Amino acid sequence: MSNELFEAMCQSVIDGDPDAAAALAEQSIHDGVDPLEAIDLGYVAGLTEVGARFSTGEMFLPDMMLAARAMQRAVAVLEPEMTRRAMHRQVLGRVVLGTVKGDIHEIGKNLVGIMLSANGFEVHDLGVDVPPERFVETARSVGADIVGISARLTTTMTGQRDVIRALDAAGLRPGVKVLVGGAPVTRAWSTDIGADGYAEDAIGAVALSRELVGVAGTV
Ligand code: B12
Repeated sequence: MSNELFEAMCQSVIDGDPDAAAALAEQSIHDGVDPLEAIDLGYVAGLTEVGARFSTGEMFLPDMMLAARAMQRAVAVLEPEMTRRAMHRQVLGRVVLGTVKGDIHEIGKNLVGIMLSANGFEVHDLGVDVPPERFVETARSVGADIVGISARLTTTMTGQRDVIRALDAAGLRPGVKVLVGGAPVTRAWSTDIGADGYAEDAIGAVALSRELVGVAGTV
């Protein structure tokens, strides 16, 4: 049953159909499906396929935009359920989150933000195309424990190093820890640029953030 649902979710993203994507998300909540599974096995699978078809020239930028819109509508429906399932009252730490300058990909970063909020972190989301100085200003003004930097393009990954250098120059580290992520980012890259941690996905981001603020135990 879930497999059919996941396939339909995947297809709704490939078709760039936000109404279908949202309706399937509602159905999954009704059926008691784990929203994270719905995202990973359903919608992200669709985005991966769209990306592959974009690479081979079978799909174009407007198709990617529609696919992203469908994904975002589904996530908006699933978000309250994710929060409900992982409700925490105590604030574990403050996180400033954003996608680097020159990069407008936000879906992965938003998922990380949703998961961190749902797991007790206060998240200050700066959005996309964020210059290093905004990370610095906000980290200082909110008293951030962690700065999370997302990059989705191989050409924008260096923006993560720029943010780290700016935080260093402002004297905010090592008090503020830096977490990096995004599909082209690797652990080796994160070590190279002097980040405090790298996580492959939103669940990993929560586990690592807990570690960085010194909270024991798993998510
Ligand atoms: C949707 C999409 C778009 C949308 C974005 C809309 C939006 N609102 O976000 C639009 C249409 C705008 C777009 C534009 C472009 N895109 Co695009 N896009 C995609 C697509 C299809 C999906 C990306 C996505 O959201 N994935 C799903 C999320 C959930 O995964 P994720 O981002 O990896 O995030 C997870 C982890 O990485 C991690 N994570 C993410 N951030 C962080 C941060 C921290 C701190 C941590 C710890 C973890 C973490 O956790 C997340 C959840 O598990 C990918 C293809 C693909 N296969 O992924 C191409 C893709 C990323 N795009 C690509 C390209 C080339 C472009 C354009 C340059 C195209 C063009 N010619 O204009 C532009 C760039 C615009 C810009 N300046 O940024 C290439 C990138 C190639 C590369 N390696 O550099 C890809 C791979 C497509 C391809 N196969 O060629 N794109």
